[in-house]
Amino acid sequence: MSNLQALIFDVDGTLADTERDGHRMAFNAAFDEFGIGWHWDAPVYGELLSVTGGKERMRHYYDNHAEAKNIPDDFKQRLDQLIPRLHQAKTRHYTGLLATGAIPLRTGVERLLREARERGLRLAIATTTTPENVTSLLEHTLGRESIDWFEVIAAGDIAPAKKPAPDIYDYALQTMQLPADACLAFEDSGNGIQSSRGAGLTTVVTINDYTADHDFTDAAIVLDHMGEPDDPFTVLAGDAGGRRFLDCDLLNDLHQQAQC
Ligand code: XBP
Ligand code: MG
Repeated sequence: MSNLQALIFDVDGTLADTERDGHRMAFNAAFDEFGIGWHWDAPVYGELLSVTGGKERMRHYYDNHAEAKNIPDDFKQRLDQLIPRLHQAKTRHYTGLLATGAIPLRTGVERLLREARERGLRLAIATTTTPENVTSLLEHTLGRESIDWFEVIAAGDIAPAKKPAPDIYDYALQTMQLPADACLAFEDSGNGIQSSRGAGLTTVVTINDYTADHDFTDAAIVLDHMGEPDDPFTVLAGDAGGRRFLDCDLLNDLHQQAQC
């Protein structure tokens, strides 16, 4: 029997498909609100996702994309002060979008969370996005009480360095006073698995449209989603032992295999 004690979840792309139709739309709404003239289409946003953190992403866009510099001079002169304000506006737009119920949890997520709780597994979150975005997503998908399901919501600027650095997962482990080998991480991206593996965590990956071609060599298993009894997952790498959806028995098997 494995000594699996806790599950640590990434948020964006893992708990919900939040990027293309959520965060991206919120960034564009903030750009329009400020009249900066930027607009991120889906392909450009997919490139920009290589940089984690919304503030860092906007800075990267200005520094690396020629069209980003077609902005009024006074915006350029005060960009460092402007980016945090743009990000606050973006977060307001994003949480407003979440409140409409427009972004559901991904397949199998609610079922697995509820089963894990019934089985006494401890739950945590380790994400690059802001705490506000996490609590808003939980409130508008599972209900406000679900925020308390997670012992720690390690999010955003709380860690010195964002993913792919391991800091946010290290912070979650330290807060829970657990060793990495007593836990499993759940991720969706190359930056995410670099972070979780950097913290020594066995990692389950569910890909999405933006991350299907990322390198998940180091994953315990790679799935298209967590599956449901009537909507089985596809195993893209690794061995699910013939199972059709991610449940606690499969998690225990994956955890035990990783300890060998
Ligand atoms: C994904 C990110 C975040 C979001 C945008 O986080 O990198 O930056 O794209 O959210 P994760 P913010 O996959 O670690 O959950 O604008 O709040 O950063
Ligand atoms: Mg993610």
